[in-house]
Amino acid sequence: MAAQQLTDLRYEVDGPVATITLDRPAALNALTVPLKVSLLEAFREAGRDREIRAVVLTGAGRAFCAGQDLRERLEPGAAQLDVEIRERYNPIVTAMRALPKPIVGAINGVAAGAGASLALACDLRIAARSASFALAFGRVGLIPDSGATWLLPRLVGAALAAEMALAGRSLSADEAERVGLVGRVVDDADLPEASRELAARIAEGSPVALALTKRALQRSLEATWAETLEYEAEAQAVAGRTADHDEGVRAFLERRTPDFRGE
Ligand code: T3D
Repeated sequence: MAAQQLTDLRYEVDGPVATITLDRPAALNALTVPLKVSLLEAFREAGRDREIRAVVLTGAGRAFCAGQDLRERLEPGAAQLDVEIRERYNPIVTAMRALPKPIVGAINGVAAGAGASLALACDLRIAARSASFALAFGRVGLIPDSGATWLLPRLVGAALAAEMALAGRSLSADEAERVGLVGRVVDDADLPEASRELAARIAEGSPVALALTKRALQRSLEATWAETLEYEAEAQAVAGRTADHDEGVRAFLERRTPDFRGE
């Protein structure tokens, strides 16, 4: 991907893993329009590139992302909030959920406001010990957006989500691990390596099975038991027809590591 297309964002590829780094550390990676445009483009690029099988989303410096750039909101010509949400934020979180490749959120510091929403929209999260999660919208007289009111109760439960949304409760990394919002907490210095390793391990899976699994997990949050069983059967039929399934079975019987090619 051409670097000049991206503003305040790094897109780096290492084998089957793309790392997207929000890169405005002086403003705690607060989201401006150019950064939001770049972020959407980066997820689209990860979707287009057949070699990419997993994505890491992280922030440069001491924060993951402090949400909407509040200075930009005061600029003349700033879009109406509903327009900004419909045309910039919602397409980003929708692209993240629709991306047929798992996204690991490497939460390296504070994730606030829409930055917390980005963290929630990842498929799984690993956090640095200094990380924290705060909806923060209430402090500026707004409501949680970018999918946070849908994702947070499903991830941490209705009661804690309400406390975070209504009472401004923030979660430390350790608390986030205890309530299951993050899978693991590591020392700050270990986060880049730990998140790369996690993404690389995911990327060893069959791409078709990964995409179908991501979809099935998402659907299960809205579906009935019967609908879920039916979707699992349909998706399994698709996965079962892939050459990767055949390869996986043969590799097991031949006691070797499978070589999944996404076919
Ligand atoms: O389009 C729309 O508006 C709709 C969408 C809204 C979604 C939202 O995200 S609303 C919520 C917006 N975010 C916030 O309210 C969080 C604001 N930031 C903070 O509360 C604090 O910065 C933190 C708790 C995240 C961290 O505090 P601290 O003490 O570690 O750092 P700091 O000193 O406050 O910030 C460091 C710098 O980053 C500072 O710049 P300076 O003074 O050194 O030049 C600060 O202004 C800047 N910064 C931090 N957050 C933002 C920001 N600049 C612009 N926008 C920010 N959100």
